[in-house]
Amino acid sequence: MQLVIGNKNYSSWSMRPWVLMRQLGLHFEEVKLRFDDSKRSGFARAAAHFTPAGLVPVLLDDDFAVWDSLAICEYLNDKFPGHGVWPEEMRQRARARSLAAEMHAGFRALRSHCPMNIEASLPEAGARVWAAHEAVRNDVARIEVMWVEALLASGGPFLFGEFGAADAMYAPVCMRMLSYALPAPAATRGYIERVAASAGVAAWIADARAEHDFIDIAEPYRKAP
Ligand SMILES: N[C@@H](CCC(=O)N[C@@H](CS)C(=O)NCC(=O)O)C(=O)O
Repeated sequence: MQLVIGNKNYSSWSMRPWVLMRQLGLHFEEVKLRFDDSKRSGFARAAAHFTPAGLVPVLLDDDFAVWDSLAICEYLNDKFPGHGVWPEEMRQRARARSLAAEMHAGFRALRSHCPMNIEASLPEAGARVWAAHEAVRNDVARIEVMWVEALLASGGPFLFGEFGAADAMYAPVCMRMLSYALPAPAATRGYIERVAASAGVAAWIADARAEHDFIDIAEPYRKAP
């Protein structure tokens, strides 16, 4: 299998299946397409080669393409049953899918005001966003309620026990909470730290920090790295 991704520092949707596959030990070759600054770009042409959607991530299984992070999770679940993509128990599985789908479809305020930027430290920008945007505060509050409920029900250390697709879907939120130093109660701070320290996420973070590839349009809060 090959996983086509974008820049690790910025590409939150690419991060999700990558950290899941890495964490679960599902072997794949990484194909990285560099983001660039124009829609009529090398990235757009390269991405369109893999899927007409023109976006990353794309999973290639031989020459069969699966695009969209959530569809990739489902494909991995079908191809590797019993590997822990979703919880085994039916209702837990439905709950994990509900959390993942809510992430996939929502939290637009947090996503747009705090774009993922792993190598950056942006506490001042985070404080400004937090003060100015009730919608961001509401997004974070809703996410924290879901996390705490899932962690209490499962006993942790991850949302449904072991690291799975639900954690992978929220891993970029954990990155944003850290980069922008958004306020988090102790119960969720521990979860964020566990996600950041998990093998798959830690490997992604290390690669993201090593990229040093400054993409102007992905940098609303910094002029230079
Ligand atoms: N719903 C898609 C979203 C994919 C997406 O928006 N990917 C971004 C990178 S994180 C992308 O390819 N952006 C390039 C562009 O907009 O030209 C998924 O879940 O995979």
